[in-house]
Amino acid sequence: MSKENFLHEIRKGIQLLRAAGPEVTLVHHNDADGLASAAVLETALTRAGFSVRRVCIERVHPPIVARIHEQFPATIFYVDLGGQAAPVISETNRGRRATLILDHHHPQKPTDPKVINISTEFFGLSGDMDISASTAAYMFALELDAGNCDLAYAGVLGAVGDEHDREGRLIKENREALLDAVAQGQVKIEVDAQGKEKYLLTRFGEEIPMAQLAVSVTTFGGVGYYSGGPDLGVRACLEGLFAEAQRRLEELRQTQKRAYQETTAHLIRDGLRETQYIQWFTVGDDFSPMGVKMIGEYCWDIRNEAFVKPEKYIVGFQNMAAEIPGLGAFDWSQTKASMRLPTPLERKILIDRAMPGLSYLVPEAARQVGGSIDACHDYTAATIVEIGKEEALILAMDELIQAELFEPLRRQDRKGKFIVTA
Ligand SMILES: [Mn+2]
Repeated sequence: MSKENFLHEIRKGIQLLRAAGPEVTLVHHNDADGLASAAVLETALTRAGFSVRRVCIERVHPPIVARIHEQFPATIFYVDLGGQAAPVISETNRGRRATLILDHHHPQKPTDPKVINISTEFFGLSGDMDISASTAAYMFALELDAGNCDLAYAGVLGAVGDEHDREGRLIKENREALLDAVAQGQVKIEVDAQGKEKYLLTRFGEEIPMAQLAVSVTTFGGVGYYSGGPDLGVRACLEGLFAEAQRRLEELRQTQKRAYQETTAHLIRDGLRETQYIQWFTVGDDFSPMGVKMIGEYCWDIRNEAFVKPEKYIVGFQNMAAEIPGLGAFDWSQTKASMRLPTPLERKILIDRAMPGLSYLVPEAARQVGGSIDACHDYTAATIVEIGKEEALILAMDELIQAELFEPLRRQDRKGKFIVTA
C-alpha cells in the first residue's frame, strides 16, 4: 500500500503494453483532468514508438465499452475513468484485448486476467486530493522514460482541473509533479495573503493562471464534445491557448451562454416539475451539440437561483446524441440525468445528516428503472435511463427519500447513508 507498489504495478502494465503490440487505443474522460491525462499519455506513448488513437468519452456506458472492445484490434488503455467499471470492462473484453486502466476514482477489481486496473486507491493514494489521473499519467510516463519529465506541467493542470488544490495547495503526489514542473521553469507558485497557492503556467512565455486554463480545457471537452473540442483541449494542455483554440473557445462560450439563457428563461416562465422532495426538468435536445456533461454543469450553475427551491433535490435531464465521436452511431434512445443540491439542502445532507445523500439515492433508484450506475457522490450524481423513464426515476427517488425519513431511529454509518438521531 504505497507509491512504490503503485509504480511496481505501472511497470507491470508497461510490460503488458509492450508485449501486446504497437497499437494503443487511449480512452479518456472529457474534463480537464481526462484531457491532460490523454495529452501526457499520448505524448509519452508516441515517443516510446506506439501508435496511439484517442477516444474521448463522457461516461463509461456498457454499449460504448462494447463498441470500443469490438472496433479496435489494439491494446485498450483507459485513463481517468474505468476504475469503477473494471467488472463491466472485464465482462465485455472476455480475454480479447490487453486492457489497462489508470484511474483515481473508487475502483473495483477486474475479473478478466487480461484487464489490469492500476487505480491509485488500491495503493492507498487518495484520488480525492492527493493524485489526479493526470499526475498518475505523468508517473506512468516517467516509468516509460525518465525523459518524459518535461510533461510535469500537464500533470499539474489535471490536478488543478479536479480542484485538488481546493484547500489552498496541491499535496502528496500532485505536489511532486508540481515541484518537478517548478524545477524545470514550467510553473510558478504564487502565495496570496491567506496563504493560498496559485499556479501560473510559464511554459509558453506569458504567465497563464492554471485554474483558468483548466476551465477553458473543460469547455473544449464538454461544450465542444461533439465538434472536435477534445482534440483542441488535448492540444491546449500541451501548447497553451494557441490562436485557433482561443477563437474556438469564444464560440463555445457563446454556444453555452445561449443554451443556458434559453433554458433559464424557460424554467422561470414555466417552473420546474415538482414532487415532495425533488424539482426536475428536461432540456431534451436543446443543449445539442454540447456534451451531456453540460446538464450537470447547468444544474450546478442554477442551484442557488431564486427560481430554484432551496430545500429540494435538483434533477436535470439531457438526451444523449445517437452518435459518439470516433465510435459511430448508436441505436439508443437514452437520456442523462444529473443531480445537484441547493446549498441549504447540501448542508442538511453533508453536515446535519438529516436527509439522504445522492450516493445512496441515485444508484438505488436507477436500479429500479433499469438505469446505468456510475460514480456518485452525496452532493453530485448522475445516471442514464431510457427516454420515457424520467418520471419513474424521479418517483423512485422520492419514495426512497420518504422511506428513509420515516423509518424511525435508524443509525447507518455506511457511506452515503444518512444518520437520524433521536
Ligand atoms: Mn480525474
